[in-house]
Parts: sequence; C-alpha cells; structure tokens
Amino acid sequence: SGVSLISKFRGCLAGALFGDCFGAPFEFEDENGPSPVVLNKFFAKLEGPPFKSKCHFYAPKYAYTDDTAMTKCIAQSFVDRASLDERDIAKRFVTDFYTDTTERGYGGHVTEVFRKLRDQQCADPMKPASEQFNGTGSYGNGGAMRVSPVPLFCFGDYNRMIHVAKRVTQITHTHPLGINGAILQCLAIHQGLTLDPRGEPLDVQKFADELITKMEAIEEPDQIDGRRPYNTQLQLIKKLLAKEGGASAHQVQESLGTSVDALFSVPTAIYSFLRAQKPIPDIETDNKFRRTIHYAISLGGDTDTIASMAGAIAGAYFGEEEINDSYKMYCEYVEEILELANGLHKIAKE
Ligand code: R7I
Ligand code: MG
Ligand code: MG
Ligand code: MG
Repeated sequence: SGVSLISKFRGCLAGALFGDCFGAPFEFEDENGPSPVVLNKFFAKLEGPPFKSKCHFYAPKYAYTDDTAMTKCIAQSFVDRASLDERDIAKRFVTDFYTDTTERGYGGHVTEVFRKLRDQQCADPMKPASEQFNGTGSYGNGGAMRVSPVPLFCFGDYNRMIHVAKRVTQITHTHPLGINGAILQCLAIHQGLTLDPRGEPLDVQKFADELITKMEAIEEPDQIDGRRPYNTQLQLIKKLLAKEGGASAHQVQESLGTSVDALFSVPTAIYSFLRAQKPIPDIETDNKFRRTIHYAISLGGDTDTIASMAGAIAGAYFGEEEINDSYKMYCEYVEEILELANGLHKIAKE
C-alpha cells in the first residue's frame, strides 16, 4: 500500500511552506543563484542537531512570505466555509496585507489590487485585478504560488478543481498566462496526489505528457503566432529531462526561466520536482523532497516561489514522511499549515 492521502495533503502544504521559508533568503540575491557550498551548508544546518546557545535552546525561525500569506487565506476560507467564496478570500487577502506587521515581500503591482479591494470593501472582488496593467491583467506567478489548497479542497472533482483554481487566481491575476500558470501548478499537484511514490520510480516523461494533454484542453493558442506558451515550456521540460548527464543550470535558467512571470517559473518548479527524482551534481542528499527544493533554490531568481511550488508538488507526491522532521523547528506557521491540511482532508473525505 502507498502513502496515505492525509500524509500527502500535509506534505503538500508543508512542502509549500518550507519552499517559501527556505527559498526566501535567496530571492533575487545572486544572478546565477546561491553557490553549491552555501546551499549545502544551509540545508546541513537545517538537518543537523539543533543549535544550542549557553542558556537556552535556540532555533532561528525563517519567516514565510506573501506566497504562504495568501495560501493560508485560501485554505482558511475553504475550511471555514466549505465552499468557494471569492469575496471571503479577497477580504482575507486584504485584511492580512493591511494588518500583518511583518514584511512579506508582495509582488510589485498586486498591492494596487489590495488598495482597490479595501476601498470598495470587496463588493466586486474580481474587478480590481482585471484593471491591472491597463486592463490586460497580471501574468505574475502570484496565482500559481498560492494554488496548493485548491487540488486538496477539490480532490475527486477534476472539473470543479480547474474552475476553482481559475476563480481564486482571478481575484488578483486575470492575464491568461497568470491563470493558466496557476491551473498548471494545480494539475501538477493533483497528479502528485494521485500517484504512489513507493514501488516503481516515477515516470517523469509520462508525468509531463499527462500535463501536456490536460493543458491542451485548457490553453488557447496565441492569436498572433498560434502557439500555446505552456505547451512549449512543457515540451522543453521533456527535452531537458532527456539530456544525458542532466541539463546545466544555465540551460534551465535561460529556457524555463526563474522570474516572477508565471510562464517562466511554474514550468521550472515542475522541472525541479521531476529532475530531483534522480541524484543531481552538487546536491548532497538522498532525500528527494530536500533535493527538489534545494535544486529549485539553486537556480536563483524567484527562489521562494519556485521552491514553494516545487515543494508543494513533491510533498503531494511523497507525503509528509519524506520531509525531514527537523525543518519544523525552523519555520513559522508549521503547526497552523498542517492543521489547515487536516481540515481540507476532512472536507475532501466527505
Ligand atoms: O504575481 P504577484 O503576486 O507576484 C508574486 C511574486 C512572487 O515571487 C512573490 O514571492 C513576490 O515576490 O512576488 O504580483 P504582481 O505585482 O501581479 O506581479 C509581479 C510582477 O510581475 C509585477 O510587479 C511586474 O513586474 C510583473 N508583471 C508584469 N509586467 C508587465 N506586464 C506581471 N504582469 C505583468 C504585465 O502584464
Ligand atoms: Mg514571496
Ligand atoms: Mg519579493
Ligand atoms: Mg517569490
């Protein structure tokens, strides 16, 4: 028998949290990403014996960022209301943004959506997002980075899952690339939830093929060149995975990308998860959850978000048991996120 669904739910949300907290210190720190030495040391500390000061136990806690702030709003809304309520989610986004005294590093333009939502008291929760960027909407990865509660909440109802992913994203992101990035991330988590990590190794080409098939039914061809941008990125993932000896970091950075654009970060997160099924040079671990987020962070750029998305997929696939227990000491909000996963699991069972 495989990993339990509750373990997969908890692994998914914990994976998103750890990717965010551990990736955040490196977000846009260095053009090519942190050095292998620095990152191996960073993870060795998280996995080693707790640091003890002279007088008392002391473990520094890494803070979560906007990725988790918004994820928790969505999860809390689903758990409290047991239904999709866009206005309730919008209110939680706004309240959190204006009352949280910790700097969470929100995207550059999404704060304008929060201001407008506050001014109209979330009466029309989908309107401000549609006005972003002169009416084209944001194509940032802000929808994808917080989508993880959706495949849990809608587990067992595929079409509703797509619908909910879209609606929840549209509260801040209405550009097709922003929406489809969130749907793709949602689909990757969903596939992770439904596959058994014990036994046969994951067929990474098949995992990508299934995403390609599903996205073909969702993604409209571009009006000018007729191409489907996420399809192109997914085909690229397959090519990079097939490279003998593994693609170089440079190749991945240049093709899949490491930016805050959904198109150039969601496929990178999926690739990180798939690539991490096998050992990767310079990453000193046998643990595949660690390898996934470690690799995602090593690419640099939008490290908190790419590691968070990759961590959510890895956690959904492997379950909580693959995640090193000591990580729980080093992040804020661990107990709370696991409780939200329990709540979503309870709803999914009903
Ligand atoms: O997408 P969003 O919520 O940002 C998420 C990112 C994650 O990395 C978080 O960790 C956090 O650091 O921010 O916020 P948006 O403001 O909607 O989008 C982020 C950025 O993407 C914007 O500030 C723009 O620079 C860029 N962007 C666009 N630029 C031009 N035209 C997004 N959409 C557009 C666009 O349509
Ligand atoms: Mg962030
Ligand atoms: Mg930031
Ligand atoms: Mg980020």
